[in-house]
Amino acid sequence: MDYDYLIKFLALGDSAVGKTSFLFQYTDGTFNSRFISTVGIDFREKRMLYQSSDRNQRVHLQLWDTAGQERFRSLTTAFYRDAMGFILIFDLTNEKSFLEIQNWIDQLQMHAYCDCPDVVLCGNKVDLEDKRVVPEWRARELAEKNNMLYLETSAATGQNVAQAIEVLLDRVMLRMESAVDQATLPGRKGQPKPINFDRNNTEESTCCVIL
Ligand code: G3D
Ligand code: MG
Repeated sequence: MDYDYLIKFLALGDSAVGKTSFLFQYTDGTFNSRFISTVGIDFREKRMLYQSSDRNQRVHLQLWDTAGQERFRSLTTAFYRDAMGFILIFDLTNEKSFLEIQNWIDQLQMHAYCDCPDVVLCGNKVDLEDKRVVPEWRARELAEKNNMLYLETSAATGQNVAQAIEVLLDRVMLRMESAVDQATLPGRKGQPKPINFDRNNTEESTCCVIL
């Protein structure tokens, strides 16, 4: 294993809000809807160096997509279980996709590894400003109420796409490092090792770190 951290993020939100396009834009820097719809894979990967307080960490980022399952409202518990951070997306030109965000939050709280996971809320398709129906203040209000970060993004132009992933990664890394610090307190055996964050190794983590 040539990385320090394996980090899994999950993209959630109603069908057609732009989840697949968003992940594609982030990993490949492209936007091509015809290509996207025929790929049929459910995660994308990216490697990066993450600069933490004292050194560079090699991060292997896995970005999970719903592969169209959200259409049938059939996402199972297993789908949420291993994700350490969530990219919750709605379409700024589609009111219903915004109203559904509360349902997605309820699902997250029920199924995620803890009841206050790290989430970035993205109002997507900001390039279609003339078709916008959700004002920024409404989305910000919802985000603040639920302790989520908020960014307006465009999977088409790339606006704020990388920033959304980066702010989420910052939050998750802070939580991870605090977990590793605890695991390596004097008297505990073992060295820090690459962490695949799942239900089986959350015992020593601090759930719900206040940021
Ligand atoms: P999903 O994975 O959430 O279901 P998709 O959504 O990524 O498949 O995107 C749904 C449609 O929205 C696609 O158009 C896609 O091109 C478009 N789209 C996604 N993000 C943006 C964006 O930021 N701006 C604009 N203008 N369009 C976007 P089609 O026509 O293929 O259905
Ligand atoms: Mg999709």
